[in-house]
This record gives sequence, C-alpha cells and structure tokens, in this order.
Amino acid sequence: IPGRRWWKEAVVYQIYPRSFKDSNGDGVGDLKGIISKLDYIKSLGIDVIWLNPVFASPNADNGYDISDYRKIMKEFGTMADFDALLKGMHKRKLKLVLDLVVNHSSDEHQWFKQSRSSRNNPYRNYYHWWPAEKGKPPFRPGAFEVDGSGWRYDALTNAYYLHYFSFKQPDLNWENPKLRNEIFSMMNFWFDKGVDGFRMDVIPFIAKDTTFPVITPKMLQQKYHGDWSQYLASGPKLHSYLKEMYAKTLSKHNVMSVAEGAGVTAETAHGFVDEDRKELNMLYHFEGVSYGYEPNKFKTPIPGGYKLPGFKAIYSKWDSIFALKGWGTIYLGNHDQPRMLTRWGNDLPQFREASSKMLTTFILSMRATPYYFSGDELGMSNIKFDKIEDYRDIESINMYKQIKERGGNLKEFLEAQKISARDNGRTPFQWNGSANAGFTSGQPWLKVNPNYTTVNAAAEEKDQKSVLNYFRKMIALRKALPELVYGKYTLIDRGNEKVYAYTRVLGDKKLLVLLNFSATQAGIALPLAAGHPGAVLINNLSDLKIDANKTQNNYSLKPYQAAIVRLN
Ligand code: TEU
Ligand code: CA
Repeated sequence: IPGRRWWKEAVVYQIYPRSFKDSNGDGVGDLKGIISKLDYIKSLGIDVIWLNPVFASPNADNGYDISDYRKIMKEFGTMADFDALLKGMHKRKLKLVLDLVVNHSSDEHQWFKQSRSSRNNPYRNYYHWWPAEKGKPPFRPGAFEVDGSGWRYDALTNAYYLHYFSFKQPDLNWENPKLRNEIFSMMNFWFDKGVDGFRMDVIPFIAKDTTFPVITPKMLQQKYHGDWSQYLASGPKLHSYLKEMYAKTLSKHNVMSVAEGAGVTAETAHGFVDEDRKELNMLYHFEGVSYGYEPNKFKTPIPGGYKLPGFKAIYSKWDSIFALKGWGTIYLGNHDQPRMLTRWGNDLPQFREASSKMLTTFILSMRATPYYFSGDELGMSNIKFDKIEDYRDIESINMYKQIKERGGNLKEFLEAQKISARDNGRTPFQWNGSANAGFTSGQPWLKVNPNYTTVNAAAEEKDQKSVLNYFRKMIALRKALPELVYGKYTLIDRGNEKVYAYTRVLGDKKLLVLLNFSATQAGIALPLAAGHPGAVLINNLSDLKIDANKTQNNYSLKPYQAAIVRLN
C-alpha cells in the first residue's frame, strides 16, 4: 500500500471538554473528568482524541476566545492536570490533538489589551485596525454579532477592529511576522510537551487583503458563489503562512494537522493537503453538513429534510477529489453541529439504535479519516429546546436577538434551532441513569437530555447489541481490514433514494457496504459479475436478505439496516 500514514489509519474521537465529565461538581466538565474516563475511551478502540480548546478563556464562545495560549482554562484545571492527561493517554497509546485557534484571540488577551491602548503601541499591528477618519470600513461579516458586522468601533483610539466572529474575538494580523513567530513558538511549546497534532480552527481565514476592498454582492456572487466563507478563505499569502508554519513547527515533529476547512471548495482543497505542498495533512469540508439547510440553517424547513442522492453525490465527490492525491476526512457531527442521529438518521425511539449504527457504519467505512463526535457512540440525540432561555451558545442567543430586532420570524427560528442549533451537540455526555446522567453532582452548565435514563453508557455496556458495542465492533473491523481504509470507493445505484451502497476494493479484496437511510424496507440489485456475496462481516440487524436469480443478486434491507458483505 503506497502512501501509508498513521493518521490515515487512525480513528479520531472528538471530546468537548465542557460536556464530557465534571470532576468537582461545578457543572462544567474538566480535565480530571476526562482522565477519570480514559479507560472507557481506550475501550472504544479509537487512536486519537481531538480536544476542543482547553486554554485560558473568558468563554464568550466556549474557549474559542483564548486569552492565554500557554495556560489551561481555570474551569478545566491546571497545567499539572493537562500533563497528567497527556501522560495517561500516551500510556494507553492514545494520541492527543489540540485545537489551534489563531484566526482570532480573545479581546482579553494581553496582546489585544496592549493593541487597543494606543495607536503606536508595539502590539498595535497584532490586530487589524481601521482608523475612523477614513470613514466606515467596507463590510465584513461578524458571524456572532447582532448587527452582523465584523467591525467594532473602539472609542479609545477612534478606530474599528476586525472580528469575523464575535467582538470578543478580534482577528489576529498574520501580516505581522512578530505575531506569526509568537504563534509558531506557542505551537512548538505544546509539541515539546508531546502533543500529537492540531485541529486548526478556521485556518483558511487567517490571511486578509489588508486594503479591505469593498466587496459588492455582485462580486461575491460571481467569484465566490455568494458565499462569504469562500471569500474569507481566499486571502493573499494564506499558503505562504501555512508553508512557514509547516517549516517552523509541523515538519519538526511526528504530528498530524487538520484544517477546519471553512470556505474550502473542491477547487481549492488540494492546495491545503497535498503532501508536496508541505502545508497540512487533512481538512474537513462543510458541504456535507450544510446540505439540506435551505436557505440557511436558521430557517431550515422542518424537519430539515434532505435527499439521499444529493448526500451521496457530495460524499462521492469528496472521495474522488482525494482518490489520487491528498487524503480526506469524514464526519457527520461535531460541536458546531446537531446530533448526527437527529440530522441524518432518525431519532424516533423505534429507529434510534438502528439508524445510529447505520450512520456509524457509514463514517467508518469510507476512504477518509473518521472524526467521530463523542456521544454519538451512545446514539445521543438533539435536545430540541423550546425556549431561547435554555440555550447557552452565543450563536443561538445573538441570532435570536438579530431576528427579533429585524422583526423576523422567531417561531420559525426556534423550530429550525431544534434541528440545527449547536447546543444540541453540546449537552452533557450521558454516563449512567443517575441524576444528571452521572455527568456532574452539581448543576450542569447546559441541560442534560432527558432521555439519559435509557440512553447512557452504563446501560449500553451491559447490552451486547447496543449502539456503543456496535461502534466498538465497527472500529475493530476497520482496523482489521486495510480495504476499509485504503480501498477504492465505487458508488452503486447512484439514484436510489433509500439505499446508499458502495464497494471498497483493495487488490483482490472486495467489500460491499449497504446502508438503508430510510424508515422503510428497501433494496439494491447487483449484477452477478460484480461479485458473489460471501461472509456478512457486520450487520446492525438480525439478518440480511439476499436473493439471486440468473443475472443479479438482490439485497433487501430493513429500515435503517446496514451491512458490510465480502464479495467473491
Ligand atoms: O467554527 C468556524 C465556522 O466556520 C463557523 O461558521 C461554524 O460553522 C459555526 O459553528 C457557525 O455555525 C469554528 C469553531 O468550530 C466554532 O465552534 C467557533 O465558534 C468558531 O470557529 C469561532 O472560533
Ligand atoms: Ca468541573
């Protein structure tokens, strides 16, 4: 197998520390909590943990606003806890990937405090400032702001500063070599501790055209499909910054890197991840998780439906992008997404287990590194809050205010949030059937999903047929069969509206993956020449019906059935 790399064969398990396990009863998950669950994590069979930000932060955006890159967030513990976590992981042969949030810092970072203090402060150029005597700066989006603007006026120096997210998250100025070197030495600080890589938050946005030209809606439409994130990901010098990062940090350590590929398209993806670029290893795109949100996730028609052929087209396209060069990723949920079960499967009680397992089969049988979000292995579902007061996420709260101020439809927004809100994926991990799902002995920072009484790790440990134990089996299968990692992917029956089927072929080894994405029975037919069904290697329901006639094999699947069959 040419081009083998450990990070291509790894399964990444994402932990949202705030919601995983609270050790001291303050209602917030912490590092000691994770340490106490390392044996559970190891038992899953995963290789790498990606931890969302654990650095000092005032938590305007749950750690995506960092006030000190070399300190641990107080609520999460101490540096000694961090060192113990890393040690405990390495002892168990688990790797640790941290979150690198360097498009912006917190406005409470020392650099920003200095920068805003005067126009000639040595840190002024660590951020992007627009002097007010030039008038108002050209529009840039500020994703989490009530007025939607990415500029905020700061009276102290009569200037605006740039923030693509909230005003608590000022954008760092990568044009400044001093800033770049601060970031690179900070990365090496963590690598020297033994950290195994970084997931890089909105890394495609770091480079800006600092003349800040006016972008008209027409230009945006013509050059960037009307999509601001594509514009923001197209800044000059972006790739020279990433090459410098590779040369000064990544290349010096045996680590992995994965970009949060906001604004990255089929056309631009190779520029980030091809090995000869000497930039990053992988990226994750947004096309899959954005599919079906029309016109956007704040207005999605309920129940946020999607069509399977469109879904297949996206994942098949992204497989083909990296078929010859580069390497892909696959995920259906993370801390910015709703629960995959609710969004892509079916969270009705009668389908919860089967459809969770079916989606798990999909993630772990594609040619790409799987990024699996903690809690999905239990079949956790969206909490679907009824009222805005239950939400903790800055995005939901400020979007609500924005729609209210603009006289928009709040009811429609709240309904759409039941599908798409980020807090759906952030509710506390469900450990057992005791109070607060065993997550905390105090008041959880975000409500626990009431289904914890039946959906929890302790109950699922005891049940051989649980979603949890299926996840373990599926990981073991991927580990045992290189064709599941490296095998060529070929989509079958593209137009089938219920079944997603494909083969994975490596040398003379051939597998057939069958996934019924529907709540009804469905099937596919495969010509005899495509291969004869051999062993069924995994199956989420009791049996798989296969009928052969003279020309073809007919595979018939129950609602949400998933199976992987050896073809001979
Ligand atoms: O997300 C960046 C991003 O592209 C956002 O648009 C994201 O999709 C967001 O959830 C919008 O719904 C990253 C982090 O993953 C996210 O948690 C942070 O809030 C954001 O950056 C700012 O740091
Ligand atoms: Ca705690």
